[in-house]
Amino acid sequence: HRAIGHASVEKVAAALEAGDTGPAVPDYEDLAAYRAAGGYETLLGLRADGDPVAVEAEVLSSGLRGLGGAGFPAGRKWGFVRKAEGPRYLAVNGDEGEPGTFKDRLCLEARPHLVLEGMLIAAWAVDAARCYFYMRDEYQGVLEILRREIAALEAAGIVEPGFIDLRRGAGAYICGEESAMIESIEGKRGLPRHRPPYVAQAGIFGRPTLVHNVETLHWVARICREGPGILSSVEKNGRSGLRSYSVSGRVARPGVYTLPAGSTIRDVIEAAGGMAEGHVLAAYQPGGPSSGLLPATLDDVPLDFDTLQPLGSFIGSAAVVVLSDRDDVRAAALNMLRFFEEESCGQCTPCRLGCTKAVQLMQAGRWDAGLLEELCTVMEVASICGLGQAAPNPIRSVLRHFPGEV
Ligand code: L3W
Ligand code: SF4
Repeated sequence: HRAIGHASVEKVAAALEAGDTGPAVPDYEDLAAYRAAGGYETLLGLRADGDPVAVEAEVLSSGLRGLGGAGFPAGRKWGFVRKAEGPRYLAVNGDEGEPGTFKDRLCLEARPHLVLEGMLIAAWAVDAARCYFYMRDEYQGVLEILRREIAALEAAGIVEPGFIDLRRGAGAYICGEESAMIESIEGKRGLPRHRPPYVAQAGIFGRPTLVHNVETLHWVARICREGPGILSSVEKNGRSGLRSYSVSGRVARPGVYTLPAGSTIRDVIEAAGGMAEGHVLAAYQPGGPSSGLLPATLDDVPLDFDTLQPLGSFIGSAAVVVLSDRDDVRAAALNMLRFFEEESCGQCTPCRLGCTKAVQLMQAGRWDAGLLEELCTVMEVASICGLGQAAPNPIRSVLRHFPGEV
C-alpha cells in the first residue's frame, strides 16, 4: 500500500512538471490484469448457480464488520435488504472524510476491481436494481480509475450500461454519514435523516438500500474467493480478523498497515517503523477525532471494535494519529472540535450551537469541567446523527485521561 501511495506522489510531481493538470492516475490493476488472475470468476459463478443465503452465511462466519466506522456485521445487512420489497439499491460509501483516514483511497488506487467485484456480489446477493458509487471528489485519481474501469466492465458485458452510477461528493464531511449521503445521491443537500426507518428499509428514493464502505466490499470479494478463514483464522489478544489502520503523526513511516484486529498501539507503531526520530509516544487518536485521545499508558489495549468502549473511545474507521511528547493534547482536542464546528450540517441545535460553544469554552485559560460535561451530555443525547453525538469525545477524553493539561 505504501509503495503505491508514494508512487502516486511521484506521478503527481512528474505530471505537474510536464504541465499536465488532469488527474494523476497511479499504476493500478486494470480489468484485464484482474481477470487474468481469476478476477470475476467468483461473481460469474455465483450469478450462474449461487445461493445468496449461503454466501451471506459465509460473510457472517468470516466475522466481517462494516469498516466505515460503526462495525455493524456486514452479512446481517444483506438479510434486512433482501427481505424488503424491491426495487432495492446498493450504495458504496467512498466519501472517506474522517481526518487521518486514507485506507479506502489506497484500496481503490491499488486493486479497484476487488472493490467492484465485492460490490457486484453484494448487489447480486440482495438483487439490487442499481449500484450508486458515491466517491469523494478530492480523490481525482480514483474517480478517473473508476470511470475507466466501470466503462471496461460495461464493454466486457459484466454489467449493463448504467447499472453502476458513479456520483461525486462535494467536500462535505457529513455526506459520509449514510443517510446524508443518500440525500446527496438524490440531489439534495446532505442532511442526515432520523432513524428508524433504517436505510435497509427506506434508503435511496425511499427504497431498501444496502450501504457498504469501500474496504468492506474489498473483503467481501476476498471472502467469497478465498473463504471466510482469511479473516476468522487470524487471532491476536483474544480478537479475530484484520484491520487496516491508517497511521499518521509522529511515526517513522506513515501509511496503511493491515494488521490483526487485536493489535495494540505499540504494534501499530512498530509496523509504521517505530516513532519518528526524537519523539516519545505521549497520546494517540485511535479512530478519527470522533474517538478522542488516549494516553501512552493505555498501550496494551487491542485496537478493535468494542474493546475501547470502557475507555470512552472506539476504533471507528481505524484512523490512528500518533502524538508525541512535543505535541499538545489540549490543542489537538480543540482542533478536533473546530473541525466538527466547521463540518456540522447545522440541522440540529445541540450540534450546531454545541460545537461552537465547546470551542469557546476550550479556548478559556482553564477548562470549566462541569459546564463542558453538561454540554457534552446534551450533544450526545440530543443530536440527530453520529457527528454531534461523538463530537464530545475529544473533550471527555482529555478531561478523563489528561486532566492536568486543562
Ligand atoms: C437495519 C437495524 N440496519 C444499524 C445499519 C445502519 C448502518 C450501520 C451502522 O456510523 C460511525 C461511527 C464512527 N436495521 C440497524 C441497521 N443498522 N442498526 O448499520 O449504523 P450506526 O447507526 O451504528 O452507525 P453509522 O451512523 O452508520 C457511525 C464513524 O461512523 N465516523 C466516521 C466515519 C468516517 C468514515 C470515513 O472517513 N471513511 O467512515 C464518525 O463518527 O466510527 O461509529 O448502515 O443503517 N436495526
Ligand atoms: Fe447535522 Fe450535527 Fe445534527 Fe448531525 S448532529 S444532523 S451533523 S447538526
